[in-house]
Amino acid sequence: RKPGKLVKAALEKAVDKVTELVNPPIPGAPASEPPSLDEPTDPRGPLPPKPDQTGPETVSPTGAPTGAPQVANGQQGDFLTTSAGARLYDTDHSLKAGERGPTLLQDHHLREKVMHFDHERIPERVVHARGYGAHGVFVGYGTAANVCMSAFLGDGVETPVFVRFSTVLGSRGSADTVRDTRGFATKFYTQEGNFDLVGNNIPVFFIQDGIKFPDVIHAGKPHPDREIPQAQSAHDTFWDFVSTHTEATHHVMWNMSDRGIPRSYRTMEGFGVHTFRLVNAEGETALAKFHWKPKLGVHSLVWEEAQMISGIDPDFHRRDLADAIESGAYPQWELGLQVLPDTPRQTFEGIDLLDPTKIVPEELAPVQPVGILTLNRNPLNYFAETEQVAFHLGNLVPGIDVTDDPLLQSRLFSYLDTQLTRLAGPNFNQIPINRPHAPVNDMLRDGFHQHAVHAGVAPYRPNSLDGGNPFEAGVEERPFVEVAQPLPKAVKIRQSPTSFADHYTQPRLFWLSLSPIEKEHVVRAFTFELGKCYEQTIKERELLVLANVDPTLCAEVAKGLGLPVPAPTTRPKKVTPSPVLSQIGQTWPTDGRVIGIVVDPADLDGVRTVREVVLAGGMVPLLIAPTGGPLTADGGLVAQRTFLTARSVEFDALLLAGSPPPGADAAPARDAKAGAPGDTVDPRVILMIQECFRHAKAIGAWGNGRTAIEVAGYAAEPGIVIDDDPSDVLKAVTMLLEAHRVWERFPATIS
Ligand code: HDE
Repeated sequence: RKPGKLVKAALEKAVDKVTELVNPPIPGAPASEPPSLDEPTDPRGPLPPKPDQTGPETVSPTGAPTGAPQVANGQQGDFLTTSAGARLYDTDHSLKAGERGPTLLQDHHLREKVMHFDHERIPERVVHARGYGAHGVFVGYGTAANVCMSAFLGDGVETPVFVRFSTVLGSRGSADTVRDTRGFATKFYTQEGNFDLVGNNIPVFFIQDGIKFPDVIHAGKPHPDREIPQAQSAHDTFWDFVSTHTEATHHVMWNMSDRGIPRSYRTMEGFGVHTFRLVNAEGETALAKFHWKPKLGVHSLVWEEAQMISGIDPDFHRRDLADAIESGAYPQWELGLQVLPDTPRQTFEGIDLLDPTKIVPEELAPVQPVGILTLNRNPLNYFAETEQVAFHLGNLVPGIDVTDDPLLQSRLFSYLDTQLTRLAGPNFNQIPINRPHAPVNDMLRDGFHQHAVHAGVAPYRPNSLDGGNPFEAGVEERPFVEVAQPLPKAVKIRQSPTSFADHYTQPRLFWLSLSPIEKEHVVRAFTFELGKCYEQTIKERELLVLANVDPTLCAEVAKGLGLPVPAPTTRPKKVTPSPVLSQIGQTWPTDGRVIGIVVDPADLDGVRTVREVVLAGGMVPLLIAPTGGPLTADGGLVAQRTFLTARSVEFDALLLAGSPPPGADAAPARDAKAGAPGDTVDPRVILMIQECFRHAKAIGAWGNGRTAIEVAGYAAEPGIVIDDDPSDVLKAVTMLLEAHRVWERFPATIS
């Protein structure tokens, strides 16, 4: 029954009374009106005018404008509302029975706000949890047409892409620069549907059959009892696994090389790892391996630097990528194909193409460029895009098909399955970042988080009620058609082919292809990682693996571990080194490289000149001074780092500015920062120099800047540039940077 008029009036009076008791009117305060929906007022009084935050119109993942304004720099709309759209007048106080009273269950806004917050996290990826993404565009060269019919590889065809880079082992909050494999996953939103190339920065994998994936990951992840170590392979379970699974040796060699600690995502190669099958317009097939070649070259950190960065800037790689894109230094990779004949045996020059622990040396099958990828837009929202993106190598387009590589085949199951837990249901392809740009007309219905409002009554085929729609595509409509691959006469069996049994030849090929300094890094990495293991038998077992790869490698690691050198159990096969596997010996563009400049207030002209030339060269200057703030009265030069916040690992090269040395013309009095003769050089500057020196970075100084280098004792060493002209110093340092590091400083002791 509805309350009668009198009862209602009495109730309203009682409520007013209680309200008055709870919120007594403030003497002298103007009587307040309840906020009206017609003329909204903020109960806190007038707020300062809002800056114009409206950015360009949002674009749907299909590229079409959604009509909703995109907020470039803040939140949308004028009024805070509930998720159901009701305007809110207060979000800072819960609804209570009096100021000091209990909170009321009735408070929908409180419950909704906390409930939503409680569920903000979703399960992190079981592997590759830590990642960073960017949008970009891929432009085909048209050079693949004779082997692949995919439309996105056509000449000049532009395809939007989203790329996510990742580490494998660490949790979402772990450091970027740990020694690990990196994921390099690309979603091409092609006109023919999404094509996902879900690769790594290492061209081979630990295992040959996907059934072993849970094992290798359990071994690499932290120990289950204490959950340590985080994001590391330097522990017993990892080495226990890989020393008992010698098929992992090739991947481990790459991990222990400089490839395991990239300088930047921008300086990493990418590989599709597996062999794929390509189909051209005539229906002819070829086998192929995908490669991403970075325009900036392949560069790495040194191990001590990587470890320091893990503490000093755990976000080093994501910051580097985001900064580069924001500043317009868009990173680029060329997509290339190694095209191999599709023979019944599916081998090439004796290499089993279905074995994901093997590469095909580029000298035997050159990588042919087929298009270029440019990353040019940072995500607007990490969670919405980078976290929710779901890759799947079953997302194929006409022209590209899978092979029977047993690792690849298991992945076809895993990447769909894992999203059911991670993205909580089967409709993850409706999440904006995953939506294809090609029209979607599936007959998948309902399920958790269904966003589509499907019309029609007949989501089945054939039907006569919805006009028979949708229809199956005929050949001329370019459907995706699996290659009708003939199968060999076979029996069901749990066994690998004997061609998978050679686990040492290619690790040896990799080792012998490296330069002496790179070999030394590999030795040190093995010695470090095994040195972190507690179990003697594990170290000994791995030494036996190394003995089968190469006697020098094994002897050097054994020496470092203080253990005897075991005799090999296999006879090494003859290999021809593949020089392209080495990262050293060429020069590369220096775009986006960071130049630390220790400022001398007595020589701001020199600093200004050098800074401008660094910027003009597409590099990033970082001005370092004893304290923060403007360096010039007009604010034109500002200290970006202080001696407290700067650390050498942030820059690729270091410059020390200095006023002209005593005796030079018009030498002004000097307020030394980097140290003038007779001054005490700040120990933090010396530390910067020492670290840059140890990490084989180029160091330059002009004028009195040389004093700090002299105090550090490096003036006569390779890769140290001292000159009176700041521009000449920068020119020489840039040339050194083109080769990435000054390796001559530390001649290798092994050949
Ligand atoms: Fe993955 N892998 N993987 N993987 N993988 C995942 O999928 C898996 C393998 C790779 O940025 C998961 O959506 C199995 C090889 C990348 O979102 C999961 C096997 C290569 C990423 C999964 C492999 C990769 C993943 C976790 C052995 C290089 C990150 C979350 C059969 C060619 C993608 C997810 C991203 C992610 C399973 C082996 C690359 C669990 C079972 C080989 C780059 O589905």
